[in-house]
Amino acid sequence: MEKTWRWFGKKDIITLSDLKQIGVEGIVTALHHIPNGEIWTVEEIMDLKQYIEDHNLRWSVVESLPVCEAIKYAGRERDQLIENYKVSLANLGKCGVRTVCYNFMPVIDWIRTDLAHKQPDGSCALYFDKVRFAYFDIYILKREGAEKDYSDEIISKANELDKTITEEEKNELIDSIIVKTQGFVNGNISEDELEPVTLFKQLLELYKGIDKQQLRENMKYFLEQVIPTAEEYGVNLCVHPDDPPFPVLGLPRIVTNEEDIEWLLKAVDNQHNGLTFCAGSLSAGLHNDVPYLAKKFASRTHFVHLRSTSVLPNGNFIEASHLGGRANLPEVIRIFKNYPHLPMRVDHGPLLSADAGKKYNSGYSFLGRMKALGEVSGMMKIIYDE
Ligand code: DNO
Repeated sequence: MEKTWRWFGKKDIITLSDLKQIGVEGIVTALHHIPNGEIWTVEEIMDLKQYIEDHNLRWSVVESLPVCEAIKYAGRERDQLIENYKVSLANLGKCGVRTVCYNFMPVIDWIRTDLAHKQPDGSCALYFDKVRFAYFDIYILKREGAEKDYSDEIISKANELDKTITEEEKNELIDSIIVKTQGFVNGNISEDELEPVTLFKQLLELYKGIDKQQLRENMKYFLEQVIPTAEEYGVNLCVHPDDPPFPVLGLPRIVTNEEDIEWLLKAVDNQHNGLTFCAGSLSAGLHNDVPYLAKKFASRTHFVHLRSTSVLPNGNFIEASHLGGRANLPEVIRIFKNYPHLPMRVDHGPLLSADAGKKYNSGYSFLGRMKALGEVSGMMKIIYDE
């Protein structure tokens, strides 16, 4: 596998020279300044590509070329937006950037309830707490019918939480769930949004009546249009699994398990329709055996995210060390060992005290990812030499 790193463009406080020094071989990035749905021109792509190459690195993967909501819920503008998507894909292919990651999660990309959960050693980890998430849904969003999505036990714990939670904690919960994880991944809500909850509720409305079957149809429609362009320009598209891998907030999610992945790869059975194998996202679902899935889908995997989670007895999950947790990364590395050009990036990693307070995107600190890259590089060396 090729060792890559997610870098957020020229404004990232981590420089390409820093990355070169820690053994990074390829860059994962996007034209973050271009609004979702607009065409990525050859000029814009070449400008960033040249900048990366001037630092003796290559632009290995686009993460992400975002799929607009109207494509996902089949709004009136969808055909125009798909046309634009095709032009961007063609332009990327012409410029030689040939791996493109995207996701098909309605409204909200990755979700955590706590972005700095203190660990016994003083570092912080990303955390998903089922009770706090239910609290957000029932008490803050006040989503109609939300209660029926949670067990009696979770609801009664959320009711208990309501008696003690402070206004500050509520705002922090909103910030963690729908703001801080979203803006920097070109999501729907930016950090300067004044009314994130109102905007979020409007977005949820767009999916009224859209169930799993309908969302699958919309994804198939999208793939049928864009895969021929990807094939023509030699681009590999690779969908990121849903994080977490289960339905949330009444929204269907369609990339969560073996059956889902099998469905989407068959929906348009073409090598250019592939998967981003995110070991971490998949590991947060007890239904997923991560090495088994890696083996099964290796030949259609175009990009790998290495990280791991631990699922706690109460159903909450936490980001684990890259050496531990459910993902079994040594085994995943062993499976992908036979794909020398497959780009891999370490994902997330702990927030170490020395990095606290710096302006990194949540989950993307420097030292935590560097620690993870060191661990993963060590595992790779031993496994590759076996
Ligand atoms: C979070 C990321 C996701 C991912 C997108 C891909 O840390 O893994 O935001 O980049 O879902 O489209």
